[in-house]
Amino acid sequence: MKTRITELLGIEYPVIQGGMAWVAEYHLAAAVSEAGGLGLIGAASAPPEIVREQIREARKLTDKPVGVNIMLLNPNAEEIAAVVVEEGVEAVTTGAGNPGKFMEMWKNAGIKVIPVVASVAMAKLMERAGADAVIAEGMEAGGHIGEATTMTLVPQVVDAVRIPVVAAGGIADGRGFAAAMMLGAEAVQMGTVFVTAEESIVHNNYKQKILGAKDIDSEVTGQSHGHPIRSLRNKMTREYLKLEREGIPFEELEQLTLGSLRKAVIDGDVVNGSVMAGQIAGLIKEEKSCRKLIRDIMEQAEALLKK
Ligand code: TUI
Repeated sequence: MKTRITELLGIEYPVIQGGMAWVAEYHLAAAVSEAGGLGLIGAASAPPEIVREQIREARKLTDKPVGVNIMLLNPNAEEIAAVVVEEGVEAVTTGAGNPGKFMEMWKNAGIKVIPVVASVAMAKLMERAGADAVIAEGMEAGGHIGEATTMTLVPQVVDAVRIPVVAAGGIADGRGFAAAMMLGAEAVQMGTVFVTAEESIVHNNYKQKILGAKDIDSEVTGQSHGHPIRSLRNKMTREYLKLEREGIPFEELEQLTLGSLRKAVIDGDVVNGSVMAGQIAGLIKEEKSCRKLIRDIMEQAEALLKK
């Protein structure tokens, strides 16, 4: 399937992997790229030199395009922005903020820049700043989210900009992919389903928590402080929400959650840790290789789109 996104990135399938903190390391990124999508290393809160190492490791496993996701709340974002130029990655996606100040440097280096946006205003701003495409991410997604749903955000962003739009949030199979195309998207970004991939290094407890999730098993914490995060319900989310209702200051809640994603992803503590995942977790029932995952989605989507 050819779209402006497959052309832009030089990839076979219009599928981009989410830049998930701790999860999106080089094994997963290389596997997605090898399978014909765009694999990404999630820089999250990693130190710049670790990101450089991750890019180099991914290069050893694939000669296909590889990207880096830069989470803009990261205090190291500036240094990582320079590392991606030095290492010559093909694409950068950004999350949780405005990457405007890095745009010129990345464009001059020939990097394709695809910011995640959660509103039409942000999409327009990114287009004016020179973005090659935008990822319109709905609040069905896992992790840090905006307010609009994928169904409402994607077509409004598509109508507001000329650059290609990638749909994200709530997509994990060929039906979701086909629906995104119907809304005018030219690719999808998926996160939660890639967490469960065979090549994903997350602790097995994290994978099983997603594979066992039902439709209504996620919760949004941090809404009252303007930092909404979607995760699967557990002791951590229950306690957080209780304290949030009691009006505990943000700084104290931050202390409570600091390192909680690592706790779940690496240590496998899915009781006290933060199990970030999207609402589509309930649809995902089996672990597959990235190759099979992408092939199955494309096969199902192509059959639906031909009808
Ligand atoms: O970035 C994400 N998802 C994430 S980042 C993350 S790591 C983290 N851990 C703890 C606390 C906070 C973050 C986990 N999940 N998705 C992309 C995304 N970007 N969703 C929404 C946005 C967004 C929101 C506002 C993008 C731009 C924006 O602009 C606001 C502005 O004007 O700066």
